[in-house]
Amino acid sequence: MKMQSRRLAALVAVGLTATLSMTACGNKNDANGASGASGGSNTAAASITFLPKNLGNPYFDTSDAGGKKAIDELGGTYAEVGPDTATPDSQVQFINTAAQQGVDALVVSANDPNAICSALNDASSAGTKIVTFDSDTDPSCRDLYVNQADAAGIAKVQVDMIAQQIGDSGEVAILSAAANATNQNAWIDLMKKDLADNHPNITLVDTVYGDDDDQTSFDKTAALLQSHPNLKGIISPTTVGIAAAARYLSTSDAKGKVALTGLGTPNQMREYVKDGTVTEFALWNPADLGYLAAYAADALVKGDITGAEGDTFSAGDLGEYTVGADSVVLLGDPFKFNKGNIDDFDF
Ligand code: RAM
Repeated sequence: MKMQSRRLAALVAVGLTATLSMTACGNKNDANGASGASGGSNTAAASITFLPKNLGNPYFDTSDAGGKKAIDELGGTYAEVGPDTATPDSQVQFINTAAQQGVDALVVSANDPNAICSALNDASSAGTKIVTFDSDTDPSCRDLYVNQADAAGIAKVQVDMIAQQIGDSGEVAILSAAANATNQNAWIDLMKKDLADNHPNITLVDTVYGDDDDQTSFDKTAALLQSHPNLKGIISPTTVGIAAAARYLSTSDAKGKVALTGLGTPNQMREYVKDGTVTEFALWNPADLGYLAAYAADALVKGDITGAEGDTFSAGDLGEYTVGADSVVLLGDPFKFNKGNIDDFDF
């Protein structure tokens, strides 16, 4: 079944802009006076390399497969490279290599907003277009950011779910990805604000980091339960974290007593929804995100867009997209998965 977000994406993309908090600096277009475009459409097939936070993460397997599908449709050359661990500067060597190889565009999910900036700027000077997706860098280090969903909306859906699952009262904790991850940190800031403003009886007692590593996330879950005996819920805004936490809870005394929600993939979470460990969680379609990022990268390479606000481009099956403020393209809304619909999805 085609995920509903595909349709939502097309509707929401037009005219909306992302609200990620990092708007202080200009993007490459501001810095270059919007001179990035070649001035006319260049039809040569583009080589586009995907660089996820880490390899071996099913979320990025799915997103990057979406990118490959788009690049195949465009007749370009797809590659995926990346580190095993989601640490701040582990992506630098891959950026340098891609630049040396002269790839036309890099599509990157950043482990840190600044640690990879100088490598990206070097690659850009060497002629590579830089697209961030999923997790942004500082806007000055890329041509375009393809954002999966509005950051405030991603924060709100998680707070709403945990509030509903714990009766809007009690202690909760966050199990995040890497401590510097741009995307998770933006969502966490907004979740804290939402909790403080709208849920006075919920107390956030801890935020811990599983580094998007399965075992670390599993161990951090055990430690959270031990240090907070009154914990009523865990929010894990990372597909790696929520799956590891669900696995831990599913065989522990806390199963069914400590609620768990956040952002997960249906295939990783299915058994935990069915066995009652998890009631509901959310995500967007990562394949659509990669697909959109690849089309955006191709449009930059061909000079059809520069990343300036108001630029429009066609993203294959997903339809027409418009670049918003700060060179951000927005995919759509998050989607909630539960027992009633989880079998409709396969990613
Ligand atoms: C993990 C990664 C990724 C994030 C998802 C929700 O796979 O941290 O960046 O977007 O979770």
